Amino acid sequence: MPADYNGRWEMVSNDKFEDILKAIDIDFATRKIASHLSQTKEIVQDGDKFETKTLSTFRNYEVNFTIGEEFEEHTKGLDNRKVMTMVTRDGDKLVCVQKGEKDNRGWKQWLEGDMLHLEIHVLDKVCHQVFKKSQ
Ligand code: YOG
Repeated sequence: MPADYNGRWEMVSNDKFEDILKAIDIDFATRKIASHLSQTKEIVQDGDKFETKTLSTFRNYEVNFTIGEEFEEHTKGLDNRKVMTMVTRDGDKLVCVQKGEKDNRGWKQWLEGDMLHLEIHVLDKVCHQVFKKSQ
């Protein structure tokens, strides 16, 4: 049974998020707001298909993907770039590569008990977010 990411997940920690914001050129004022946000993930998973929403009081971000299928992602409301994105599995981990202007861009996501971990990386920066299952 592959990992089941379905549900609503509430942020409990967000380590080094500002490093990522700087690495993708988010301006100072937006960084100050963004770094204090509590984020919520809503994930609907059907086999290899994922519909994901990252929600906050400031902005929301939606991205849908199928494991192993590359697509053009527009990071609308984030850094507003276009990247070529592909998500694959590494065991129970989801591994995302976002090819574009910024080298070494992507994320990894995995479960530990009722916690969802998300590691976001860009250039040499790494942010570690943890979410707790709420529904
Ligand atoms: O996650 O794609 O979980 O499937 C990354 C934030 C802040 C706006 C969120 C809004 C990058 C300004 C999505 C915060 C910060 C800051 C809430 C990460 C950029 C700009 C949206 C992601 C995957 C894996 C979704």
